[in-house]
Amino acid sequence: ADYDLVIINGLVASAEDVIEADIAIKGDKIVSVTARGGLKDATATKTIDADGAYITPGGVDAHVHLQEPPLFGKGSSADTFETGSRSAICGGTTTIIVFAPQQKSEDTLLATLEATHAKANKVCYSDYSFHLLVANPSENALAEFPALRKAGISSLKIYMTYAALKLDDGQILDVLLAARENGITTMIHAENNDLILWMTAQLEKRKMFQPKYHATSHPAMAEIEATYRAICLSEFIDAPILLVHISSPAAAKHIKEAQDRGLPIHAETCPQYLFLTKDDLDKPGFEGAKCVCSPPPRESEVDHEGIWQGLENGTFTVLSSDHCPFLYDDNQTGKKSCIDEEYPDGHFKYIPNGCPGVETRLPLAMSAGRLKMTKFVEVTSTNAAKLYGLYPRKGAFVPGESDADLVIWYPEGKLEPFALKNKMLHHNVDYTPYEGKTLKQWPRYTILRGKVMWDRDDGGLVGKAGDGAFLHRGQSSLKGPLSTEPWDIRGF
Ligand code: DUC
Ligand code: ZN
Ligand code: ZN
Ligand code: ZN
Repeated sequence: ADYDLVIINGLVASAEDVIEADIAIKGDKIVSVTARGGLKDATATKTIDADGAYITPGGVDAHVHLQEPPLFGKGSSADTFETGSRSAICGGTTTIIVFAPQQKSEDTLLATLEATHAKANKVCYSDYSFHLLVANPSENALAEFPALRKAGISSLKIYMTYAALKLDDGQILDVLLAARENGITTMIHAENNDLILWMTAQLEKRKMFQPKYHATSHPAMAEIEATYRAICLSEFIDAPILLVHISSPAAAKHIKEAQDRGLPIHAETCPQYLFLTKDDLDKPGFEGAKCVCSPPPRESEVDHEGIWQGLENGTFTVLSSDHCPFLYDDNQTGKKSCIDEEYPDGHFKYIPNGCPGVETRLPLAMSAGRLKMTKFVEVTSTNAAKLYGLYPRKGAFVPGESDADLVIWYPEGKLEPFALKNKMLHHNVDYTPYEGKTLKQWPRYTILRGKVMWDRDDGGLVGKAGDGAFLHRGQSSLKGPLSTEPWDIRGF
């Protein structure tokens, strides 16, 4: 046969346009995208008729936590690389970039990288890479940045809060400078740590412990201040950053203003800041814990609207999940693992911060119908590929260059709207924050490097653990440092 797989009658959506086209695949790669009907004389081992449905590049989710020790409260990740990447594939995401967490007690990043490779090796359903999470930017750790680049890692994450992870501003400057020198993009979790601790103490004095007070303890002002501070530190070093999981439209304004001044400031938001509010933390009993994440879901629809606008106007480079999975009920004991004798009704500060969402990210965004298709593709796939050095292998349909990673959606009117249930999902978590939400779309097929991995109407998950591969990444192709000269103290 001429091709291994052809997909006909699709509406092929990229970040640039949507065209009626047929796609031909050979081995791992897309080999041609031709006007509809262009493949009618070709032979193929397998043909899929997309039936007029949208076809988008496989999702690239650049913010996924798997198999981490307790870093964000009482509880370890519920998903392994196997179960997390399985969940990704069933929701249309073909590439995940997962954190490789250095501990403060460790002086090396290369050992962290190696240990994380060992966890992911031969068990992933999706393709994958890692962001090094730098908790101890020691001289030794910084000296390893060139070796990280050689190992295919071009991004780091640092935190301005969390006792186990927080860097002070001097340490942040150290990381930014070394990252700039090595062509590395630094992701920053921006919340003011002292403001959070101070608010937590205020709440404790008043014996306010319920899950909903997590949101009170992490006010928007903590995010606004730290976001602006991170922008200042980035501008000072002339080093590109990505501000992760922005929830506050006022923080987004600082980012937009910096971008309008031409600075290499990139930003991310997540579905929880489009679909949840702080009222979701205020439920009977301990239920609200299911929506505890940091930053927390904000006040109201007005905030959602601000975040949607930030996606539409380009403030947000990417829409990632921040999939950070924890069990609600402990498997063994059936009890909430973050509840102990000291606070028998629970205390918000021990609830591990994070929501599962790697599988629901694309269906939620697609079902909302709010973004233009080209924008949907840009923020869920293409821009992540560009920022993290995977483009055009990922995030695009460039014949001869792009991997054959794609999602075929349902044709208009062919999927009855349905209520999401956690039991439909493929993660190892006992809840979804979106239980009962009406969805209008879901991936009908997910294809990874030419192989059908998810066939919703015929077999469901048909791919295998180990089908996913490690991706060696290059440098960002989005805006980098403004100057090509080395940073020099004599410039000040
Ligand atoms: N926020 C979360 O909700 N989970 C993981 C870490 C974080 O910053
Ligand atoms: Zn974070
Ligand atoms: Zn809303
Ligand atoms: Zn995170």
